[in-house]
Amino acid sequence: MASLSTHIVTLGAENLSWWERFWFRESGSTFADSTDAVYNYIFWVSAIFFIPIVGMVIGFGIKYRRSKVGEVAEVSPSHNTALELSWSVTPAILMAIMFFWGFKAYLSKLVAPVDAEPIYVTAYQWGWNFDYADGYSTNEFEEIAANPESPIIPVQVGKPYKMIMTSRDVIHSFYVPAFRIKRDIFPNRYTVLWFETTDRITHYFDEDDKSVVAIDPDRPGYYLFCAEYCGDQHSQMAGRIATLSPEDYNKWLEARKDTSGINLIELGELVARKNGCFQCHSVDGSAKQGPTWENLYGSEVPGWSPSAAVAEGATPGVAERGYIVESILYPNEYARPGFAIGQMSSFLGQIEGRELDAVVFYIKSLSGDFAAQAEQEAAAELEQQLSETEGDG
Ligand SMILES: [Cu+2]
Repeated sequence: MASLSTHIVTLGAENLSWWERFWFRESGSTFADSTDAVYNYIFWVSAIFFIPIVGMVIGFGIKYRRSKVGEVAEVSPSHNTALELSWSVTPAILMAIMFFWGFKAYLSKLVAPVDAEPIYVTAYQWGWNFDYADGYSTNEFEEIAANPESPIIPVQVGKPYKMIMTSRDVIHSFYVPAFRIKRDIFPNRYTVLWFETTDRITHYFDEDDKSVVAIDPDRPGYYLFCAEYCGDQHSQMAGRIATLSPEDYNKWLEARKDTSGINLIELGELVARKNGCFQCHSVDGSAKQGPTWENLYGSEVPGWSPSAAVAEGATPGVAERGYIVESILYPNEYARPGFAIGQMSSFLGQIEGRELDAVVFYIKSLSGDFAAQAEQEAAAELEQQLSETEGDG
């Protein structure tokens, strides 16, 4: 498991030619070229007509100006069918082309293919969360939201992705210039946007480091920006979309699921965040819907006795491993005084094995009396794990 910093690239690293900075960025998605074509058509039609129209306005303005007071105006022709038809019909055709061509290109962006892989995007002040369909989430990046550094969002080349987006607070906007896509993100509403990248592979998966690495450090993936001014750190809501080959993408997905090398306490916090535990449990003693985890471990739980599922080695009336495991897996067996029963849903089958241990260790580390012990035990567990893997190799 790589540390967080290996997934972060600073935004300044991109090396573009002056033309790409001035005009369009490279085409990063399958509909970038059609978007550019429509844009170029509208641009050149406007540019070409601008010159004769403005030229004639100025020219006639000079030619037909009134130069003397009392001068009588020349009589002008009242009607010219050929001229009037040509200046009505020609622009009408040119604009109809604009409309139908643009509408077609717009529709192709609007409707995602049925096999598009969903990624759930949550924008917030000031950062992004990306939740992949298989459960992997970039929630870990929350801590770095305030940094001028950005998360990497790996995608597979040649595969359509559908971003299902919402906001936790104000209006944001998902904008990837190289893909020619932008869509606003609202609180209490979902907006959808899709893309498929071109064949260019920007990143590979480094198996030793277990991280996604840019092939060309000067072109590390595609910029993602927030394009809706959303507060004072708006400019830091950035990210990079990294394209991987199908093989590397699968390796990356697998590696993300493997949490074996993470210290139990650290892992516990990640598991808790991923499962939304902090919505109801604080870690600093403050009041929320559920009991705080601060100094929970080792505290008294009056009237609690272990249910059959976790009876082994649990001490009645004391919040230790047995009590915590029971509360996670069978939350309706018991509620502490002052808390209602039935408030929490079970995590049976969702948090298990080492990840379940990890949550226990994390909660233990939040108790003043047990923190040092938890740290020692977690370090020992990691060391043992490492020596076992070395033994295997
Ligand atoms: Cu924003």
